[in-house]
Amino acid sequence: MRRVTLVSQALFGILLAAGVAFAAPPHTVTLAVENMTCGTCPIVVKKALERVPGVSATSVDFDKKTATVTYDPDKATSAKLTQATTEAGFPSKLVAKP
Ligand SMILES: [Cu+2]
Repeated sequence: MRRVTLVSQALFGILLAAGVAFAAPPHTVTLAVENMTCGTCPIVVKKALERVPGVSATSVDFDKKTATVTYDPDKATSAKLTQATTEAGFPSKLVAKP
């Protein structure tokens, strides 16, 4: 019993250290997206971005032709985001970091 407790405390400590000490805060970037011509395009762009590992939130603005993406900088980069939309047929580039 005592041993189980020690092991679980050690695991908890590791998880805590990993979560608190090593996780970088999420980044949010805005991409200018080309080729969005109809109401379905933003859905395709959103799906493409959500498929990138590390992406936690995506909103696509059809009128402004932008996508705002929140991601874990340990897992994704803005280059991976623009690559993902480009491969889906919608070339994009980084415009702003709000
Ligand atoms: Cu479309």
